[in-house]
Amino acid sequence: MSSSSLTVEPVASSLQTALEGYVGFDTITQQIEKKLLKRGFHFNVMVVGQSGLGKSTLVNTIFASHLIESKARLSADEPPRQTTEIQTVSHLIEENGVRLRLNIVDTPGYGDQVNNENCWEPIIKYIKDQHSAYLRKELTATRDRYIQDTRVHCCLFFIGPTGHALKPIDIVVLKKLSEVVNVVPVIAKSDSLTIDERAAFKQRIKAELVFHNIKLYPYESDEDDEQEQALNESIRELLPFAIVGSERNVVIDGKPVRGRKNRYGVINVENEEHCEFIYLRNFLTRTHLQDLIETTAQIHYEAFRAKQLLAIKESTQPASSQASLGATPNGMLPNSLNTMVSPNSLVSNALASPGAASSAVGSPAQSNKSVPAFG
Ligand SMILES: Nc1nc2c(ncn2[C@@H]2O[C@H](COP(=O)(O)OP(=O)(O)O)[C@@H](O)[C@H]2O)c(=O)[nH]1
Ligand SMILES: [Mg+2]
Repeated sequence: MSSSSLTVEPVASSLQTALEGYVGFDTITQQIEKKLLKRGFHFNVMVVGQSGLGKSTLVNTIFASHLIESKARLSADEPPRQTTEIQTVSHLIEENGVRLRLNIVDTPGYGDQVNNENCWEPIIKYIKDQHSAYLRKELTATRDRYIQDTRVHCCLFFIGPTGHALKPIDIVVLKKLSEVVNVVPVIAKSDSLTIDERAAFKQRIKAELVFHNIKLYPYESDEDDEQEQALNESIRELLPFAIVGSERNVVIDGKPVRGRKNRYGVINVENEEHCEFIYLRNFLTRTHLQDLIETTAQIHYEAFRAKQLLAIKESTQPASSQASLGATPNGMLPNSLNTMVSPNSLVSNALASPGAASSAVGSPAQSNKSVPAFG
């Protein structure tokens, strides 16, 4: 064989060929849709904020059903909770044949103490535990075709309508949360502020977020097209959403609407002149539901995963070969993991203490979205 016959001609990759008849692969979108519809969707949303700020009410208002109970203290002789509890409820809701498994993670007791030091710890731990459980399922030899997703896709953070500034605890918790989950801040019970007070409060919160370098969802991404970028920009402008929630209907112009009636008039929750509830609902359910789920997997989980795998890798390397760690091509599983992380205890140890992984990992591998700094 002559050497010339070995030369490989480069394959032209950008030819576009017109079909002479109908082949039918355009149905792939319907095929995917059918499969996805059969499986259904999971959305895990967490609410964080002091008792009585209207967390339960808002969730019930967004999904137009009674999904969670109010857990706030209703009388003075009920003892306040000593720690932040984590409580989850799961509902299957359906709209036009689309089934959504909605898991709501409530955090009663958060911020209710006189000394609120570390009251966020159970919340951060819960979020990391879900990542850890997912990673563990991914790493088992016979992994499920479809792993149940309990990772928190969205954290609604309730800011009290003080009209002043963020509380120091809010800043600390927002910072910590934004490193591990998509945080969406809302000004709770915004009906207690005048329009001017609301606007000024919003601007002050925005300035504080910038000052403390707290980066919130939606993150900037060069994968987004112009339209998506414009939409995300308008959302960033709106944050935090000034909302009002209500589980009751009031009658306006002969029609029942979700609203609140007080001595001075009626607030229609769905009227954008009254509050920004409708923007929040559209954002959560109609425009960003899928992206919240995807960003959780591609940014927050990915960062967690990379950190954990590196920690495992480092702990399985003999001291002498630690120096050559950098030589492993990025993205490849370390040898210790290819052999299916044989010392099971090692994996569980590393995964059991998500905070223990000390090695800092840069930006996540699979996405070029710009992300908050992961500590
Ligand atoms: N004025 C006003 N009251 C609200 C609003 N949302 C909820 N509430 C009321 O605040 C109280 C506590 O609400 P709840 O949802 O149980 O608060 P949670 O403890 O944060 O879950 C209830 O009496 C609600 O009716 C709101 O947007 N505006
Ligand atoms: Mg509640």
